[in-house]
Amino acid sequence: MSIPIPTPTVVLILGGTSEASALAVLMAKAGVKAVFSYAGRVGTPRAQPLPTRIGGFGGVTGLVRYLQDHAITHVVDATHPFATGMSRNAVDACAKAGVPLVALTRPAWQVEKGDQWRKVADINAAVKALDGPPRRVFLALGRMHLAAFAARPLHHYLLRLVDRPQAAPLPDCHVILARGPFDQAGDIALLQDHNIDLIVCKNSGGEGAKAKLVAARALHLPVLMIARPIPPECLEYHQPQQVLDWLARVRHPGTDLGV
Ligand code: 3Y8
Ligand code: NAP
Repeated sequence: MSIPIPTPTVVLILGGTSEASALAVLMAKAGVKAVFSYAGRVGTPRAQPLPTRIGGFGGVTGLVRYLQDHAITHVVDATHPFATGMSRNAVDACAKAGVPLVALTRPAWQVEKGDQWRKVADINAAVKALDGPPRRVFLALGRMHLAAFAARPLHHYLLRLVDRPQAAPLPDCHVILARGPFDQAGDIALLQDHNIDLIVCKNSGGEGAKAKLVAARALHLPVLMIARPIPPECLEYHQPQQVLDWLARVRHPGTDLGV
């Protein structure tokens, strides 16, 4: 039996992940007053069952102003583990505004039996690691970091993007448009159809992007796994229900409980 969430609770969810969407469904069902926030990275982000805002806040100052102008009582950082700028700003803005903050995250993927991972520290290390002979690479990083791989033009790159790019992002590449979550059968077919011999990806965790790893294991393909950046210090949960329980327990300092 979950504890009732007293009013006035107004939650800002920093979204853009499967976990954020799952939390939004729970919050809508529980009748919690909340607003869902996207950065505006893709043309048509998934619709949410909550009022939604799209676009940056304007750094820490802008986020502090948003929290105050919208009487936000709690913030949930449910952004992606590689969205370090947003997470950093959320920690700083919530500290300045005195608003309780929690992170809703998913654990990093771990190597399993049959995996052939080579772990690298970041995008630049992944580019360096591609210094060998021409390969057919599934560069499963999305759009934002493709430019770095122009330094390795000898490879053929398979790119899976959410939106169609204006121009070919790399000299020898094939673009497919898709947004996850993805499935194992589809990713096995993708890797086979394109004769992929190496996958490059981020250690994003979660289920939405994991299919390519299961496909790589099944096809005995190597994976260049980019480690996730160190997140800022913040209370962290992995389950949406834990966030609702936190909302019931933790009050905004300025909330008058009328007692
Ligand atoms: C705009 C909002 C949901 C959320 C779904 C998850 C799963 C499907 C898998 C591959 C890897 C990648 C990428 C990926 C996945 C989920 C999740 C996830 C990876 C949407 C979305 C937004 C974005 C932004 C986008 C990035 C890109 C990254 C594609 C919505 C669909 C590669 C990350 O074109 C661009 O500029 C794309 C930018 C940031 C990373 C990059 O560097 O390019 N996500 N993805 C969010 C905003 O505007 O605030 O429409 O749902 C969300 C999802 N993408 O609710 O079901 O939770 O991880 N997203 C990665 O993990 O490596 C694809 O192809 O195997
Ligand atoms: P980032 O580099 O950490 O953030 C850069 C700036 O984008 C932030 O400072 C903020 O602008 C704005 N921003 C980011 N997330 C936002 C949100 N949810 N609502 C409002 N503004 C936001 O972020 P990113 O890596 O570009 O990720 C952008 C979005 O894509 C996030 O929603 C993230 O969850 C989602 N996503 C990212 C990845 C990835 O691989 N990075 C993967 C899947 C989904 P201001 O400074 O102006 O406030």
